[in-house]
Amino acid sequence: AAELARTAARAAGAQLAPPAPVALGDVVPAPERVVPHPAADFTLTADTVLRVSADPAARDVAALLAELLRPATGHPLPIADAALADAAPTDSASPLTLTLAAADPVAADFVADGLPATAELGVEGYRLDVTPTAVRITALTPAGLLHGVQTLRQLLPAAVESRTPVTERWTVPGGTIVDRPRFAYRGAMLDVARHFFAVDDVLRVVDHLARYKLNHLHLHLTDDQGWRIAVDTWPRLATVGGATGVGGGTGGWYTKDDYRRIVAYAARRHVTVVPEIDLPGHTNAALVAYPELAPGKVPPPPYTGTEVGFSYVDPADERTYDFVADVVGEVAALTPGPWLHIGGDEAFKVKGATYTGFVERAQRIVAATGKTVVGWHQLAPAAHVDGRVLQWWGTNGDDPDIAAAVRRGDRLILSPGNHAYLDMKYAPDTPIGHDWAGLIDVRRAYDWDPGTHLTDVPAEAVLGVEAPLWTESVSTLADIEFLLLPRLPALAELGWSPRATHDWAGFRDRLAGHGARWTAAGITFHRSPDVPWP
Ligand code: TNX
Repeated sequence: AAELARTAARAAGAQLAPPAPVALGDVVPAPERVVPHPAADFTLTADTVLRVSADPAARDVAALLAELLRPATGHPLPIADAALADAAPTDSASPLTLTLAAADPVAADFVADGLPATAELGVEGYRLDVTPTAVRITALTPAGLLHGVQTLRQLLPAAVESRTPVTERWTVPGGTIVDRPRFAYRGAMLDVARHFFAVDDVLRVVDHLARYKLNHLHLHLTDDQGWRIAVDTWPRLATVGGATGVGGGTGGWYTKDDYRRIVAYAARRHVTVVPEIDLPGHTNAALVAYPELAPGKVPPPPYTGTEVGFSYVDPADERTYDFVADVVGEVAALTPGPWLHIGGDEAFKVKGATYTGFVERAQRIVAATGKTVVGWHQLAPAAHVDGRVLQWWGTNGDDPDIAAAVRRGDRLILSPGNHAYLDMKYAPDTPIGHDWAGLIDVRRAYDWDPGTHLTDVPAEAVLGVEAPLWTESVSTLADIEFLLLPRLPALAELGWSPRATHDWAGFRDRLAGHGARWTAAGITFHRSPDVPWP
């Protein structure tokens, strides 16, 4: 009877108009290796079962896959233990299997086909095999399984993004993909200080990152216009410093539970949160809350404009270092990831040895929490500390100070202002955004190579890439998405895909299919004229 039902379901599916065909290589970011088998398509049906290794984190990836597929397909997609299902293989004729493999090269069952062996998938790689009777994702880690899930999602018809049931033939193109990232750090930054964004908006940004295999969310939590994270030892930072925003809005801040919710939601999608407490400049909101930190102890008025570089915590007062230690300590304790970003940009009024002295003390405070220092590249003149990462946001890759910092041991996250800044306008008539680093349409966002962008900096010093979204002119989730999409996928491809796959025409065509996906999911995006949307 089950077999009859399956045959009936397949026949019913077969009668529907075929969806716009998705080819196995139609994936953003481009996979490392793609081997299509044109006659081997798989069709997901009402009796498809998910099978997964017993590991709880792997099981959670299967749960996420089911959550992604159930709304549009309307199929139950129950989750079974892979080992048990193998023992009783009659429970599903066409399973989706997620296998957490051992790194043991002897166990590598795929070596024969000339593709990288399972043991070479690394901490984020995956292998996807699609045959008429099964889809199988294999990885060494749950993160790798999730990246495989994101690829599978893109190989289904665009209607899979619908949040309500759709009648569709859920076909996946046959063949094999073996894939792993070029750079370990792939991220985006959201400035929640200039404008505050509710937790749910941030979670939605996490979804966008995960979709394109980005693995870090940098939250710019503090700035002149608002302080957005609760600190128990200095409570007025949030209650007073958080009450403002650009343009005179009412601001807001995250309680510790709000922040934990963001961290947990991101962790489930294998995205690491990087909190930034911007020091010693960009601190007006903190000074409004605690004038004792201000130079001369003079309380400044709240600031709701968009100038930069005027504020700073008093580097000559010991209380300032208590403040730094308390804040950094509490934020570190809330943050499971290894990074703590201390800003350091545009502190125009703290110069020379005063600036480097402040930064070196702040760096020691961070190191004492066990976290690794990240800072904007203005940190370069301050002494290197173990593991330090500079986030470079320049517009001219010929930067001898950065090359020298790399020789002293710093590694880099690249956020070139004229390619990676998501707050730059697409074109002169873009209604929101800046243009100080130029106009950035999709082609410009895609048109650079993180491995060779900086003169005299070897690719090995590049930890990865990040697209920052500053929010002086951005006040809604729709604004965020309009600036993120379709440029975030360009940055994602630079961070993930091997350089050999880099090809504007190919990227443009693959990206074009995503417009229908975003529309089906209710996501706002910019219909850039660079992209041949169907
Ligand atoms: C520069 S880039 C800043 C931010 C502004 C941004 C606007 C950087 C580290 N600092 O304070 O929001 O320009 O594009």
